[in-house]
Amino acid sequence: MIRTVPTKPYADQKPGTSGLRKKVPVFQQEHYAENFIQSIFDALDGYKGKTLVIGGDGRFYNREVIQKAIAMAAANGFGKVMVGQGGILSTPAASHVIRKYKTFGGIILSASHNPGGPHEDFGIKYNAGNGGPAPEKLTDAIFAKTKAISSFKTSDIDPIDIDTIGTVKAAGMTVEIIDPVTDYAELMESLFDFDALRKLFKSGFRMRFDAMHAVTGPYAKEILENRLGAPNGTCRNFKPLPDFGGHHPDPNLVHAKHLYDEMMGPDAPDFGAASDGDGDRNLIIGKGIFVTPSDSVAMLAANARLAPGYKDGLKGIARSMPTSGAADRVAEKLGIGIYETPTGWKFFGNLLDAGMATICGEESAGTGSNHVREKDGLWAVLLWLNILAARGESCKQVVTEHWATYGRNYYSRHDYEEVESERANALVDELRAKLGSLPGTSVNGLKIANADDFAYHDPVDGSTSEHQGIRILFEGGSRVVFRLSGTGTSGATLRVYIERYEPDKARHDLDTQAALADLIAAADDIAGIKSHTGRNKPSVIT
Ligand code: VG1
Ligand code: CO
Repeated sequence: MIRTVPTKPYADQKPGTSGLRKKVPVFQQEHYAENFIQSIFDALDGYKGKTLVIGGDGRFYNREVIQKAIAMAAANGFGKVMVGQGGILSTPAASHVIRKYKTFGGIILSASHNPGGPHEDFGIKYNAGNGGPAPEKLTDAIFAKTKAISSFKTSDIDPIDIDTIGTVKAAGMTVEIIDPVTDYAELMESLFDFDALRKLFKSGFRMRFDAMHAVTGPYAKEILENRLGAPNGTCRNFKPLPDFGGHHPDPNLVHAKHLYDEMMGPDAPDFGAASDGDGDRNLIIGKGIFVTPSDSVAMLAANARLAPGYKDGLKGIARSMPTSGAADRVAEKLGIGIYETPTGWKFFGNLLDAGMATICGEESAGTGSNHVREKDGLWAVLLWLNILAARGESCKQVVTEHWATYGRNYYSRHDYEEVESERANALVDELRAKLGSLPGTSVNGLKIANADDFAYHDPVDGSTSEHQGIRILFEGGSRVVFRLSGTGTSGATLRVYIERYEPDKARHDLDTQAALADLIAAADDIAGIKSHTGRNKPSVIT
């Protein structure tokens, strides 16, 4: 039943910020998915007889690759696989299943917020036994294996019925099809005050959750409507579709504009939220107020003690470097550690495992805690709800009070998508070359205090990760950060992150883009964004 199949390496299987992402037709090339899966196994040690979790976000090609992964896991000697029913497991739910059942690791099939469909994106990532994304050391080892692979192992088994919960045997391996929602819902129930949330909804609190036809639909339906009694209709677009209904499952102000418009409208519900393709991101919009993800991390951390799961306080906060400094002020006030990591959740794992951080967050709408080792969209939504219930205040009140206490970090990210790679690389190379000469000079009336290429020294394992984003730091604490995306699948995406701290309460209700206008202009002066990219405005502003 077990076969060794000769294959040839593909040169382009380098995992990015979060796994390997390519267009579906790339993944459909002969042995492309098999090569990558075998390379994952080849980079691991000691999994014989152990359990592997397999699931995905339900996008186009998910079911096919799940069958391949099962057949290959059996041939490679895993003792058991646990597969989400219908091939579904959100990223945080997969992380939880790995941890709860102490499995060896897991394979998650997702390209997250990228669009899905026959000509759109697909992805594969590996999570280790702690439930977190493979650290850089492992993704480097996987990449090395993909370049040298000459064969893979698979087994000739009939396709597994992944839609029926239960246990079967395949080529000597146990295949357990599990309910993807139950374990996760129980975990949420253990962290948050579900009684208080039930009361909140009973009192007439209105909420809108948009699952964007991605993986969180079944989770949100079960938790918000079934367990917490939110009215039917609270969850929208809750049926996972292979093409996400033709939209980008990216919960930002462009792709979830309908939600934003509703929340700013005259009959807005009290609270609005959305999640992304694989359920690890969150968009939070209160009635009449959008909560910038960087602010959300800070506000959740500042109020976390109000939820039962965090009643003893936090050990520390970690944020990715481009994320605003709002969380730093909270950590300072709480007297706990603050850690600044490169972009991507894989860098938080060590801090969480070592008990140095409890809450982590990224400006890209990712927030999470030590309950799993991934960012977690619904977790953030439930923590927000728990805080609102405990404080008896609106989202807008919580936000404005936070600013009054800590000051406001005006923050925006400008993305230039699908720029020709050579042009984007030229911009970065030029910028890097002049970093040393920038400090002390002024641009657009702003004096540059420092400029560097961010390097991270992991305090737990001592590893170093270089070239993680170019920072231009101005006198007074404002800054602009430039980096290229590691999740795109065509051309290059330039991300420009802009931040200004405003302590003055009288200046907390400015329009964000207006409050950052001089920094935005300075960013263009310094990096030549318009001339390099040939664009006169960003594709997405968040
Ligand atoms: C983006 C975000 C980053 C996030 C990553 C994965 O990466 O900026 O913060 O961790 O996506 O998120 P990049 O390299 O494109 O900037 V998910 O929800 O797409 O897995
Ligand atoms: Co995601």
